[in-house]
Amino acid sequence: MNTTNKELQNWVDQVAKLTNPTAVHWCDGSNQEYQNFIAQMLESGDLLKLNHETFPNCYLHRSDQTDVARVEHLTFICTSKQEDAGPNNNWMDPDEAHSKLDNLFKDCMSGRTMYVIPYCLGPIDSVYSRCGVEITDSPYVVANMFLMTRMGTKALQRIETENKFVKGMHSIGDLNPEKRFIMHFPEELTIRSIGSGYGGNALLGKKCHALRIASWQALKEKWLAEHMLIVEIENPEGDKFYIAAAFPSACGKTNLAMLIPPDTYPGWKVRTIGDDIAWLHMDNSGRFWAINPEAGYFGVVPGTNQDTNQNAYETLKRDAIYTNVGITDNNEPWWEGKLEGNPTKDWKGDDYSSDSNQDCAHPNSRFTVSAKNNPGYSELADSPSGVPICAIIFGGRRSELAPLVYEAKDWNHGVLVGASVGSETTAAAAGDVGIVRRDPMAMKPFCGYNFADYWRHWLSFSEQSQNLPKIFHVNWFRKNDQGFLWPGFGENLRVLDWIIQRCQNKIDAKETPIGYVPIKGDIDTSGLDIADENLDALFTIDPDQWLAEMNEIKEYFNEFGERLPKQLLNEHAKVVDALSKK
Ligand code: OXD
Ligand code: MN
Repeated sequence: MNTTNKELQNWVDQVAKLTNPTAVHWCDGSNQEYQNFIAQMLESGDLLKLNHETFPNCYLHRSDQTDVARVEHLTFICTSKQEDAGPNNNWMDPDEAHSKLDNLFKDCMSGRTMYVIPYCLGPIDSVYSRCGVEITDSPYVVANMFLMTRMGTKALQRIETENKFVKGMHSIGDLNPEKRFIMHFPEELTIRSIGSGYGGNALLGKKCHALRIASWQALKEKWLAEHMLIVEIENPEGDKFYIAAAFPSACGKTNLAMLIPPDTYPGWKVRTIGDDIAWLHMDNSGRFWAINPEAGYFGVVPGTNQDTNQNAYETLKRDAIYTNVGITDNNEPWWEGKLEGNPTKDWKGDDYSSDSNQDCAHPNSRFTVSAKNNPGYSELADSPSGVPICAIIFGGRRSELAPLVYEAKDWNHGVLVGASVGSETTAAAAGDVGIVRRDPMAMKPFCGYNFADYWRHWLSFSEQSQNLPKIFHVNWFRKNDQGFLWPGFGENLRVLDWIIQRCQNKIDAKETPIGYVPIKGDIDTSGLDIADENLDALFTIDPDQWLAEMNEIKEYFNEFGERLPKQLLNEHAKVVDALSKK
């Protein structure tokens, strides 16, 4: 017996019987164990050692070339009723899904070791945390889970006391894309994933549990599991503010969470609580408190450097596992946007020369590191009670239309703003890049149930509290024919500063049909080289373009039929009405 929890022991035994591994290893989560995994993967060629003088304890993993991103078309929500999964998810009948997976999992671990990873999402002693156990045959997955979660003995102890855990079963199978499935059974709190070793498909604690299954748990238990970073901002007076922000994958959440204040903001400090996922719970006074369920970052590498984000760069310079970057002549990792080094091999391991017009690193190449590597790590990331959220921000990648920032008129209007998010697709998921698609609350790939029910759940909070965070929308990506209008990165603090002042009720704003925008001069642009007409262009709201957008949003909402909350349609009608009067 490896655990006193009979359900867990029985399940592990059953999985072993089905998958037929040579050995079963229960992970204890110790540093020694991590080092053993690294040594084993260096030996097998799964990892390559990088230059340890300049990048201490950093390794490179090259994935199968067909396995470099999340596969949304192969990701399913298997609820007994299809309507519960909603038009926003692929659905399969649970019995059919299980029997398909039983066939694929049969003997899939023969000749391999099966690893059992008990993990805790969130601080080990927080009532808001939830536990799971991932079974996998991939040492790469174990090493990544070690960096990304609180895993091993302590998590197992919590599971034994609590007697509740999400069951996650993963195998890389034969990495055949034809036999790749990421299946979720929310009613059974179970995940089964086969055929991929890519983080978002294979680190089951991340998207599969902390978002898809947790969003279902959150609906039942009246909290929210969101695709949001959590950042702490301290002003020169020492006041601290906590902001949660949802942006689609690869739209700068990690950068915003690790923001470096510009020189014109002396005395301001920015610290990171989380860069990808937030779990929000309401307290008795109606305030939202957020924890980050993760303990590490699985960030996009390209574009990161000392100038764009010093903290992110420092974070990934040691103890990191890189996936699908190139390497330089002195064996350092290399990616597009890195400021020094002479790249000689691309992400596939082929020879590379700087004048090639191919990418050296894969556009979705990643780094995995412990959050504690971040010079801006906030100790409150480990606080069992989480942090109080004053503002929620939604955003997308829109080269046109959306202004730099606007504020929703109230919570229900904010839910419409979140539900209407549209964004240009990125390399984080397989498929075309740069196409605008609706990505409500940045949760399109991650909501484990029908969006109509999810929006109703969001709306329900306005009846429960007078103390809710204010809701905003930002767009760092607006362009003219010369490129981006806003410099982004550290300068985004100027926008957060305005948001914080709005939360403190310190300044007024201008009312428009889509929400409140800053009064000219209220966004501090001192020291910024930005032409006045570009600043105006950043805030242009074109009523015709917006009416067309609202039309598209309505069409999208119509997909949800009768189940769509009427309140959301009311909010939509109010905006259309105001735009039509312009
Ligand atoms: C991620 C994603 O990896 O959103 O965080 O795809
Ligand atoms: Mn993400």
